[in-house]
Amino acid sequence: MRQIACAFVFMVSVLLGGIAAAADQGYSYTVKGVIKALPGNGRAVNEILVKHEPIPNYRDEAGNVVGMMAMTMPFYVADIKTIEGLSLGDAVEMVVEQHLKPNFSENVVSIKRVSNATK
Ligand SMILES: [Cu+2]
Repeated sequence: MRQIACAFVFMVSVLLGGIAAAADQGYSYTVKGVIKALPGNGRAVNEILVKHEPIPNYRDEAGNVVGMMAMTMPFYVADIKTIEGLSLGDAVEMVVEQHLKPNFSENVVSIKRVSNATK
């Protein structure tokens, strides 16, 4: 009986460890901006430079809502096919998915051209 209890405790801790190591549900942000650079010229194949509008609900690595001001910064797309056909100066709307665990990550999971973003 003692051995069974020990095995059970071990199994539960393995399961909990597995859950803790898995990606969290994360957050997603809809971000508007303008494409300032595309992959190439020293950028990674999935890296774009975007002048983006403020992201008021943006969270930091601790999960606190801190917001992000408007700025020009690199973004990484999850699938490079999603940026095929985009050009410099295109106004876009992106969905950025953010995970805090097990490692902090941010990826553009969708991007589309729009006509009314600020240039
Ligand atoms: Cu930014």
